[in-house]
Amino acid sequence: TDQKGLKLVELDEDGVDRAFRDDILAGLSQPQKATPARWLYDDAGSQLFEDITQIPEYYPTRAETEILRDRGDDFARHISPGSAVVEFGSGSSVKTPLLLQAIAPAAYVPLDISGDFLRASAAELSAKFPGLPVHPVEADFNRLVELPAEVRDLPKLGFFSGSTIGNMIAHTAVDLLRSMRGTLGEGAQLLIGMDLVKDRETLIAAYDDAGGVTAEFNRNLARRINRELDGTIPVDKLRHEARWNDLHARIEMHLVAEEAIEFSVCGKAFTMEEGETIHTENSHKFGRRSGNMLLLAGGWTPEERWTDAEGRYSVVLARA
Ligand code: AVJ
Repeated sequence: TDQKGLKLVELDEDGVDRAFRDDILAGLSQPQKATPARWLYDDAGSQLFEDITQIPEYYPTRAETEILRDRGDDFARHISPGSAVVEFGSGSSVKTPLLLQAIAPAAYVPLDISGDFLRASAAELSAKFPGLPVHPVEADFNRLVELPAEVRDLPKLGFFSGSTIGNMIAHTAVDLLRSMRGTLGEGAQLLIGMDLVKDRETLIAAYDDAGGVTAEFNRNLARRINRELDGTIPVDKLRHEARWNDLHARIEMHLVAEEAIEFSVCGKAFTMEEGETIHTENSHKFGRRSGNMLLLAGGWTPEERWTDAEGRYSVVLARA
């Protein structure tokens, strides 16, 4: 439910999530089949992503955690004292405490569209920081969000970790950054994780690990379609592929048909030729200039920037 108590997930008579069905049917009907990345994250997908953060090849989580752990003094120096930390997405049990510890905020406001994740992480945080007021808000942060009255007069620090901004193409990322600016207000600060462009081998390995965890994460989408949308996709004939798209500076995940296949979803027939793909996720990588440019386009002026010791990942502090 959203703030007004309205159901955010609309189910039809058969209990099918309409937004999921509409997105998948439209995405599979395009010349280049492509599906929005958000549908990768059902319960199984979210668990598989947690597993990904633990694999040796997937450096972003470790690199970002290193920055948050080592740069606490810098954060305390550059972030307004007594800020309300507004986290976009339910907090990670590792990263969020590192930030809160460093800056001793006046309040913590986690925003998430999923009430279950939100309540779980808010409870965990309250237990770790007994004196800290926690005000969870169940909302879609792609829109303007009305913050709780208790934090209205405090300085705001937005926190958007995990390089999730990299999942969006530029115009969507700019829309989101502008919404965040609207939600937090002029003069607010934003601490945002942005993964960096680096050699192809490192990038491909991070998204195509030897243990096959990322492949399972990707194929899980096809399984979910079969389960929830009455699909007949032959999952075992789809191979995971991570591609570097140099023009767009992004890693793309694809599901590649290993032979010509036919299947149906919600009674609608689809075919794939051998080698044809479903494009399931983008993960954009940034340079110093391209990262700054994106933030500026979204209404945020970069103030400080930190990278891990190996220079793989950046955390940027910007001001509205
Ligand atoms: C959660 C979107 C940040 O793009 O690195 C990891 C998702 N996909 N491996 C990323 C992901 C494949 C991840 N984000």
